[in-house]
Amino acid sequence: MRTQVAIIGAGPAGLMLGRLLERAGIEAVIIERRSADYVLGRIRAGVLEQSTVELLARAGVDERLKAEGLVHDGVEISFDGDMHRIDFSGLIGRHVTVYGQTEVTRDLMEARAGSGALSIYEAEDVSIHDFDGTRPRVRYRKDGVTHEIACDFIAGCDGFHGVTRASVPKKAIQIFERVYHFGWLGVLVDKPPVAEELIYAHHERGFALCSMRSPSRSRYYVQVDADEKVEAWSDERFWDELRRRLNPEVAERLATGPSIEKSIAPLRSFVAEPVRFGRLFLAGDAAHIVPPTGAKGLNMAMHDVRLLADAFIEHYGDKSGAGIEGYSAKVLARTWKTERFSWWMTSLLHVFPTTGAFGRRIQRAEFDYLTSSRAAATSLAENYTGLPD
Ligand code: FAS
Ligand code: PHB
Repeated sequence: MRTQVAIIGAGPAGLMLGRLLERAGIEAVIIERRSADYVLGRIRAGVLEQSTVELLARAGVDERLKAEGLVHDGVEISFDGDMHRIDFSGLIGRHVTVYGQTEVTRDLMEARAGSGALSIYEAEDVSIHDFDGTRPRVRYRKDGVTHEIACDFIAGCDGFHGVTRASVPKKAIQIFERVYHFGWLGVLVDKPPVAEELIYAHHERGFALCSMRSPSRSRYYVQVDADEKVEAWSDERFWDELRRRLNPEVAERLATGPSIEKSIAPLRSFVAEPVRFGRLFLAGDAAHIVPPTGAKGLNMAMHDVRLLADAFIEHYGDKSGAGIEGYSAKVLARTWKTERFSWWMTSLLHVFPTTGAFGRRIQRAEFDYLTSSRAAATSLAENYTGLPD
């Protein structure tokens, strides 16, 4: 089989790249190791930057988003029960949209299925070859038969644990990483959200987040130790712990019920440099990871694949290589600014083993500065709603 672009991974990055290329008349095959249902079953991000919403519109998959997305003009920050609203709209005239990653993935999957573009799910032993030459290839096994795809380019959209970054020779790549000794225990519940906007809460017992998926479905998180097991957390224990970390009036309003999903996500800051290796391009979680505190992971992935799609369109169109040559530097410039913001939000809101009494006073001072300075609030607003390109 031959194609122009072989995309490894059918998460939001791979599916969005495939969609943008298809609409530009560029042929791409997506190779995914899991089933479509498995990919849809992963509960992850919830907040879209305006630029991501615009990209979904460009891809022609924003019908449901327009109907069901919740536009938020601000967010609440809570510190030991004191609450302060960051007014995105009033400060910088921008907003975010709450629409689950699962729904973004579903919309992209359905659009691709409708177009007839080829996606190979449950592909086993995917491997990539000769991407440092001019004739890269992808190999995989399906139903016991080994297949090979010849292509012009390979897009590594296979996430943090994928095969593409792992296939780059160690001497050709530099890794930057910070592992946090805690994770997020997340719960999905079919109950109305406790507030109209998200609440990010710092408490001496740990971080908590009140989010949502719709007016009738909520998403909550509490910080837990990195070695915690989800089996140790009954719904009752989760709700009690969440209430203890929230402002008392908010805790009083909390509508609880049986969890329909419960999982622990590890937190990590990670960047690979560069993100291009000959004819292999990394995008999304394959290239970088941020702690979910800044709601950036999915949005970063969308930014990367927009750049990559435009680079391929330029290559196949007017035969210019400028986008391809500039891809890695552009992705990394934005990535590091977003890594900084996600690390800063995580440092402000979480309790670290090394925080100590001095550290907690510094965190409180950061919160007090945020609530008393328009400049500080504006900085959070412009980072959270998405930095300009
Ligand atoms: P993805 O990981 O979504 O997709 C990669 C795809 O590649 C997967 O479908 C995988 O099965 C496939 N794949 C892997 N190896 C392969 C191989 N060898 N061959 C073929 N296919 C392969 N971000 C937020 O903004 N907010 C959150 O709350 C949040 N929570 C998260 C929780 C968890 C547990 C994780 C892991 C991430 C979370 N993120 C969150 C970040 C997340 O939303 C990512 O940024 C987003 O999924 C990035 O999309 P992709 O780059 O497409 O990677
Ligand atoms: C979510 O709704 O899952 C969510 C929202 C904001 C974040 C992280 C996760 O920062």
